[in-house]
Amino acid sequence: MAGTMLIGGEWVTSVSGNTQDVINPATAEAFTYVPSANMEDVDKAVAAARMAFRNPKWSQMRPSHRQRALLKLADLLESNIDEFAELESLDNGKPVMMANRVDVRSSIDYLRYIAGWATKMEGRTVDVSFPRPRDGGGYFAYTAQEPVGVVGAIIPWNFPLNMAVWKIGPALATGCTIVLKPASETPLTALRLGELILEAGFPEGVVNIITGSGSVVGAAISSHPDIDKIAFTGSTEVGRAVGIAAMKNITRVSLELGGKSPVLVFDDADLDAAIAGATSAIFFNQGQACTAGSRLYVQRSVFDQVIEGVAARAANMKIGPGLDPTTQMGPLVSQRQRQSVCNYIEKGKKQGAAVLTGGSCPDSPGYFLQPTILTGMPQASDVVQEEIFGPVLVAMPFDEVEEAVSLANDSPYGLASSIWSNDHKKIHRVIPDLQAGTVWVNCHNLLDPNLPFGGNKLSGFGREMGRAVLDLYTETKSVLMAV
Ligand code: TAP
Repeated sequence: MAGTMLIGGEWVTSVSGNTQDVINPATAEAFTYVPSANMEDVDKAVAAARMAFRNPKWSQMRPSHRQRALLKLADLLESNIDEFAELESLDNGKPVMMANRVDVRSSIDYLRYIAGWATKMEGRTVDVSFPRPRDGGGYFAYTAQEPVGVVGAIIPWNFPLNMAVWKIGPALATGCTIVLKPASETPLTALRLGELILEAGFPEGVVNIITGSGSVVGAAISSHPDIDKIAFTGSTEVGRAVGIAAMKNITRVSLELGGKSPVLVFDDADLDAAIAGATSAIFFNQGQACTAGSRLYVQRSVFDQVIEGVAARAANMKIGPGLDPTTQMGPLVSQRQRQSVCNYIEKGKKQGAAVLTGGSCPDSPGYFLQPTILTGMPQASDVVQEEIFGPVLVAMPFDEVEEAVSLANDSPYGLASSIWSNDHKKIHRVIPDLQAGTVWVNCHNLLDPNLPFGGNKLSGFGREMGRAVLDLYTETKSVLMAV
């Protein structure tokens, strides 16, 4: 299948015949290639999705059959866990053990969860206040949830399979059809998932997976007049452009964007747990997680103890190729990403940061980078305010609860946050004041299929997962009948 993508149930090359290389981040070498699509390919994919949306094979498919097909897809993925984990590791650089335990298994769980919703969609009967007609009749009003239609989905490279499943799953459960564009760095698991989708029995054109650059394919999807809903996950900068393009056609849009999530450690916390939690909050997935706990605020009396504990753990992490099963931290996804993270480290130093651990930028062919902790910089500095999206933690002390909350909220982002404390009064005082879509208490980075997930402020809007995701993929029809 090398060099092909999925349109209308067929594996096809791009219309232009152009391709783009896929690079192994551990070696910096190209190991395969995929089509580099253009607007013509996007038009074909959208037309295939529109035809599939109208096709009775899909539009009349019973909800229980949609559910069964999604469950079959989950089973097929489960039978191929090792292959998917290796592919994800090769493509993205992440440790294969993590890809196996987190990326692939949570994708299977999510498919099983969302499959259940296919048979649980419902509307409501609604009381209306019109006067009853004299002849004794009345009015009957109800709502129905209908699929929005053709979904255009654009996803990033940090959790490629998870992100594909987060878009494809609810689209299929609700009866939509979809055109999905994976990130250029990591197209492989989405394409392989496409093969399983056909094997699971979804009709041709229901799912289309199209590869190519964001500036061409992503932009064509965002501005396509025959797409009914755009689901985007990625950077705030691109998300803004996608939202503006979608709005020109008044296309529904949901945006899951960046983050700069604070981790608040109070002096009454279980400090061993907080140290372990703060370390994995930032260094999980090489720091390339939108929810990464990238700002660590620690109460002053325990500040030194906590940051030294985190630094000791960080310095001991085993860095290596993702495919080595003993690796704890793989390479970053690309040379561009490593350079961007290194630029931030240098900028941080210039703006007054001291390096507690890491801090140097190696020149290795693979895109490896040591975990880095910076201290002593002002709250207004770029490394505290901007999303770095790499293994860089900024750590700062605070004195009072109010100060911790105000520092946590002093960010343009509002995706997630965590509180580490054993004082329940304090915890409940802080939770409502934190400007974040998710608040974790004594844990971080835990996502559950049944718990809505999404951001506030520059982290975007719309909630994926849980029942909330159904609102993104359905439209309410109101019916009023005179009877
Ligand atoms: P982006 O550069 O924003 O890329 C995301 C996707 O958008 C890619 O598929 C990209 O295609 C495409 N794209 C690029 N330019 C485009 C354009 N002009 N129009 C339409 N699409 C375009 O982000 P990234 O570097 O891949 O991912 C990292 C970012 O994603 C971080 O900021 C991170 O916080 C965020 N993220 C957020 C979440 C949630 S849930 N909030 C989850 C994961 C990641 P190409 O790959 O071809 O450039």
